[in-house]
Amino acid sequence: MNAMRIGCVLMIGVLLGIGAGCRHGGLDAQAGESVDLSAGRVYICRSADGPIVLDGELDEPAWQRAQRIDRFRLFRPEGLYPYTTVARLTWDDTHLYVAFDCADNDVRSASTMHDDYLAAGDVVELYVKYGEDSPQYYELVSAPNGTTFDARWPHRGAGDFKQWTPWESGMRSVVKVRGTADTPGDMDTGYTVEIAIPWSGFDGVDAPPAVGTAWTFGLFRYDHGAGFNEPYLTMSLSESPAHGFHYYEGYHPVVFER
Ligand SMILES: [Ca+2]
Ligand SMILES: [Ca+2]
Ligand SMILES: [Ca+2]
Repeated sequence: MNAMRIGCVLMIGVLLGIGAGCRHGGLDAQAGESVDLSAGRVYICRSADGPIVLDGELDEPAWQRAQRIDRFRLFRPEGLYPYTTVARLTWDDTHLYVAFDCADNDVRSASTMHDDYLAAGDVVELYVKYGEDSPQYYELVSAPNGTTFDARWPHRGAGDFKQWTPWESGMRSVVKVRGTADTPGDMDTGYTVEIAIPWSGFDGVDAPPAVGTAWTFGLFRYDHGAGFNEPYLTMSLSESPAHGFHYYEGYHPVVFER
């Protein structure tokens, strides 16, 4: 999609948000009215044209037509990150779907307990922010063993994450590992994550955002390895990586399309 078309899509979103209201209250209208091109690269989230089978295989046509998000940059430590990360987003009437394909030579998970601190092992992370009238945002995480973590942050810097993990999105994650998970000393090649999040898991939301409106997303990844002194932290954000994962002003606007 070229820049002109994105501009048109955003303009349509603005018009829909103001003129037609939205399908589920003020949150979407706010998001639709507030697309900020300065916040970073704009992505498109196209609707699925068939069912998504949550099996860790991205062979559904919807994933083929989903936009490829592969500009991940190293956040910490400094240096070159040698492994590719590709994310994709799609949606249907009931769910938002997120897929990650991660190259990784040592696949490891920190815990099998839901809402545990999973970033002590490999994880993929999706942060979601919508609605300008609230500082609230969401963190959704999957480890390569399929264990999930989800938290609703009332605002940035709200203290210990354990206060905010009792919130449940209803997310599910299925992962296919290429190699031998949690077995250091041999060579893995990576893993593929397929995540489904019900729209009803988000506050004030009971249906997909109106076509043409946008939410903002940050996509992240921790990569631990046997030979790493500290995990590699990578992010999709194009702006202000020094601010970290909770800097939602830098998240990508993602426009929902049919
Ligand atoms: Ca699948
Ligand atoms: Ca939770
Ligand atoms: Ca790893």
